[in-house]
Amino acid sequence: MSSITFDIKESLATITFNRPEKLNAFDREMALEFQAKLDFCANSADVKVVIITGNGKAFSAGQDLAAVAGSDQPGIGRILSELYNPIVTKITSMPKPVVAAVNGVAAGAGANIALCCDIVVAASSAVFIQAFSKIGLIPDSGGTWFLPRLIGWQRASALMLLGDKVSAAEAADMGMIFKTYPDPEFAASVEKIGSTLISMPAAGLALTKRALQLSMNKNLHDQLIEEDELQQQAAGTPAFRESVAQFLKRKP
Ligand code: LHQ
Repeated sequence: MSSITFDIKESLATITFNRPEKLNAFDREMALEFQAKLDFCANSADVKVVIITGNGKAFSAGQDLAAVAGSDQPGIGRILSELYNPIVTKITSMPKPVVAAVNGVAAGAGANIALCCDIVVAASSAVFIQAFSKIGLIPDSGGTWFLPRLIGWQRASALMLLGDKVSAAEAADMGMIFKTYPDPEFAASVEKIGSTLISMPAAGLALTKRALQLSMNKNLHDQLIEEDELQQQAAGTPAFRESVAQFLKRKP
């Protein structure tokens, strides 16, 4: 059985972590398969939007600790450069919206992979855990970059040092994620987000993602210049001209 399942419906691709008995913890094979699916989504004209979720009661418990037990240090170091860092780069550089649909517990690298996505929603029973400090590691997979920017340095620092469990409701309240939905409504709510995104001009969404990412490292002056450049690209697309023409044709 594959540790990742993949499905495309009407240009909405769903990548599902599929090691439910291990709470969808990543071994090397699963991480490489995930990378391959992300590459496919980035390059395929059949995919406009990507949803990442987990099978069973977890989103992902992060690194499969059984797979690294007893490994030597250089081997463990390579896990980031070969597995998790490329995953985060592939998600953030993909010129398409990537939605993390956090269906259950998201711990360690599992939590931080969710947090690097463009929209993060969670089922009300989901929890987020920066589990690293408990096993003597530092937060990785971009966590030390994203979490302080999402919720502020102090809360990020405390969550990363204490390793507290954060409920989906708390995560939404503190701005770590966009929204939480009651478990029975979760699948339908995620589908609605996907279909809304699919219905919008794709180039504009890609350029919006790019603009937001650039803003993370720029001052206002430089960001205004980036917006000018990206808006010119957006305004040059047929989708913009057609959408404006349609809007102006509306009957009062
Ligand atoms: C697992 C795991 C798991 C294996 C649950 N591995 N089996 C980067 C670079 C280098 C090295 C290491 O890592 C990294 C990145 C990282 O992600 S580090 C952080 C790794 N993750 C963790 O430390 C989380 C470990 N898991 C937990 O703390 C708990 O399992 C959570 C809080 C996620 C869920 O707790 P419960 O709901 O009580 O479930 P459980 O603990 O009973 O787990 C169910 C099964 O899943 C169990 O197997 P079993 O055969 O006993 O039923 C666990 O052993 C297995 N599992 N996480 N990461």
